[in-house]
Amino acid sequence: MKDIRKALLFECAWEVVNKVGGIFTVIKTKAPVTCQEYDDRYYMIGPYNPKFAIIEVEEADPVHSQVKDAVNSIRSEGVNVVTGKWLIEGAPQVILFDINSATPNARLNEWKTDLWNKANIPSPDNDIEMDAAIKFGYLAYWFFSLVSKSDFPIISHFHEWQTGVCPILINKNKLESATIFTTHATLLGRYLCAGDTDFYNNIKSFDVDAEAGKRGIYHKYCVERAAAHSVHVFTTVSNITAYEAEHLLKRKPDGVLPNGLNVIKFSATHEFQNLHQEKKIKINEFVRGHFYGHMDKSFDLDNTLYFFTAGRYEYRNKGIDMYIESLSRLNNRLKVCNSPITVVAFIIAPAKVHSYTIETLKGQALIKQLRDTVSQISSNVNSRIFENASRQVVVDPSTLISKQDNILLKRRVLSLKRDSLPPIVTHNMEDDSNDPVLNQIRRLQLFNNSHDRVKVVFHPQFLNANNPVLGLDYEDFVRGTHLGVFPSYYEPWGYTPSECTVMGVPSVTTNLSGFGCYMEDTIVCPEDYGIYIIDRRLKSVDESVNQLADCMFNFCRKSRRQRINQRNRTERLGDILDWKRLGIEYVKARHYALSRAYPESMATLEVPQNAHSQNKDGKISRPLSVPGTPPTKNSAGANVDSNENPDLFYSNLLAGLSLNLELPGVKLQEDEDDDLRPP
Ligand code: G6P
Ligand code: 1S3
Repeated sequence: MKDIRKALLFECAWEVVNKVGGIFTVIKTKAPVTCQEYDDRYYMIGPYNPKFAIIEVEEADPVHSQVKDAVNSIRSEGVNVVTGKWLIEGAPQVILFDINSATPNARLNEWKTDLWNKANIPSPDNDIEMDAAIKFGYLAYWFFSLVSKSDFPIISHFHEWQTGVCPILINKNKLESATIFTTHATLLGRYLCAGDTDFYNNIKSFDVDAEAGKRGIYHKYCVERAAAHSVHVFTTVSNITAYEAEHLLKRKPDGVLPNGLNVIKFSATHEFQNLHQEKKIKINEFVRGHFYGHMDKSFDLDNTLYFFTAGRYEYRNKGIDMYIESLSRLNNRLKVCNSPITVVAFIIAPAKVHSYTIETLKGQALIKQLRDTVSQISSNVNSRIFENASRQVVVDPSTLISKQDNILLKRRVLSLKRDSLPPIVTHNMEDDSNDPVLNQIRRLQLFNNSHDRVKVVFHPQFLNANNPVLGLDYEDFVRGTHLGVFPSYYEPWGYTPSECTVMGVPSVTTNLSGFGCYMEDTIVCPEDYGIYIIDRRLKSVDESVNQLADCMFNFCRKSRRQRINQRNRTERLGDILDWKRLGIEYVKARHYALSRAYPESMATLEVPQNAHSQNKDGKISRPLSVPGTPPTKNSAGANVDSNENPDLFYSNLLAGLSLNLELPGVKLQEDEDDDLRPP
């Protein structure tokens, strides 16, 4: 009988050392808690992408000789496998298979035939994504078939359909391993929502095979569905996606693993407020350049709020369409009530572009010239005052600015005149005339006129501190804004509002997003804490658009003091999104998988039945155990090898993830001066 407490954990995802989207955030931010739990018994497996691996992986042999032998055996047959530590917090071990090395390419057809024979899954020619998934799946299976011969029990956890071939093979070939498959979205759900299907009202009645066939994704759908049915434990990231998976993949998930973040708290609580101010000043600089010539009395940065939406350019799924429609209504309302507030609404979503537009670059250049000129004149004024004062002369203020300086300044001021409107989009788009965002803005005539209270900036590229325009990293940009707006229609979880929350930035989400539903289930009144949840389930589209416009309008009516208070409350919520709390769901899933795969070994373990309690309202309460001293240290303070003392480690683990971590409580008490209603 294998000793379950020595189990090795292998987590497979396409985005291990390979940044693509949200799953990368899951894998990367979860690494510290999983490493603390499994120590060197934790391995991440992914495809080798040299673009990231070369700079992010420190090459080294796997710690366990059985793992090392398995890798070397595969290498000896012509497969390039990179192993080492991923240089992120936690430094997890990684095993990266180069699916483009000689052997996987040569064996692709053999593997496709095998997949058909074993699982009846077709794989058409020339589908690069499917070929990659097959090559990765067979390489990973090859690896597991070698490692499973060792003395260690194995947990293999697979994320998303791209890694789905391997669990199918493990199941068909009856390989020994506790298996978990987590879907972060269903392929078919995403496709159906992106069209104009009334998805949620018809979810029970779709002819799934036919729908997948119509969209050319039948073969991938088969991988996803078969993977979900092949594992001991099938999970997803939210209740709403669990419901979707039950109907589209025909297996009800065994559990939900909500996405956490690695929350880092500043020791000075006001620090994040200072950062808001600091980063807002950077956004102000961009805005001055972008809107040069239009920054009159009615467009004053002290009365300007920054709203934004960001993410992959899924126009309907991510609710960009609803955001723009609501902005137009907000614009009208602010005009009608003569509001002094200007809203600059950013849309950050990468599209195909050529370069920055001349007008965008010109705006930033003009403002830079003006700033340089003003600095030069200030320095001249400085010298004049000093020269005179050192000769005991009090200078006449009217002579402080020389005639030449005055002329130069006037020229700079005149150059800020423009006869065109400030641009909407910062880049030249490849397909400007068919771009859905631009077309909607044209239809609604949100053209950045002086009389518009809502101005729109579409930045169709991800942000980066090295960009010549809006040169800020995404996180810094978010900190400088006032409100994130993410009215998604299809959003299994949605990291964007979650990231806003931990940075203390209020955000809007919907009750069709995993995050929104989670917050609704967890907090009595999310709105009090700066989490606004738009109803996209029971309301008509028009009503939801109005609700969003109302929400943004009310936000515009808050005083600065109220915004500051609200940011404090929002930031406090970060605790409930921490992996130190949410990671417990992963612990439970592994425990469940182990008890299904190794029932006899698990029967010998004495573990608490309920590692995660709920309070009487069914809302999340604190995990059970908060140890005073780190359980992974012995009394002398030395690290205890979990293999040496697995009993202690494992039972501590199940007693509420009592790792070397301080578990956050959720303190949602009122502030002293907490009235957040608009005046
Ligand atoms: C932070 C800073 C304050 C600043 C405020 C501006 O709280 O610590 O010094 O006044 O941000 O808030 P606002 O919502 O107007 O950007
Ligand atoms: C998916 O990425 P997406 O943006 O395509 O996985 C993410 C991580 O679980 C999740 O946050 C998101 O909602 C899903 O849609």
